[in-house]
Amino acid sequence: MAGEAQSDCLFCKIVAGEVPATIVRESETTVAFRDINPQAPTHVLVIPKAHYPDAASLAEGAPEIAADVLREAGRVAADEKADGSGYRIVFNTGAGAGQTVWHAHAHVLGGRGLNWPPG
Ligand code: DGP
Repeated sequence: MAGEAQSDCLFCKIVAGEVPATIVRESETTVAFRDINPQAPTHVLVIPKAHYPDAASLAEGAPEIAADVLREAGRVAADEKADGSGYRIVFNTGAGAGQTVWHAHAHVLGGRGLNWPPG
């Protein structure tokens, strides 16, 4: 069923505490933790605790939780003092766009200049 934890999902395991992560924020519906392979001084992933494979399916299935993810992303940027100079929220969606983990996640990137267009 939509939103249910998947036994083979890495990020569901982080939510369950079965895989360690450096958690920087948590809310009733979300967890934020540092990316294992940071691409910027601030690189935090914000995920819904419920399992949805990507951002669009999260927004379709649980729009209030999608809003929670965006709110928490902004709070991460503020906590990290990345909000003054600018930061980026990225949802890679699909393998061709670089998605490698099929549990919706927002990358929060900041703390350095960010070029546009992205690669
Ligand atoms: P994406 O490529 O958009 O699906 O992003 C997945 C991100 O997840 C990628 O930047 C690396 C990160 N990642 C993968 N495995 C782990 C892990 O075990 N722990 C943490 N903290 N991050 C991970």
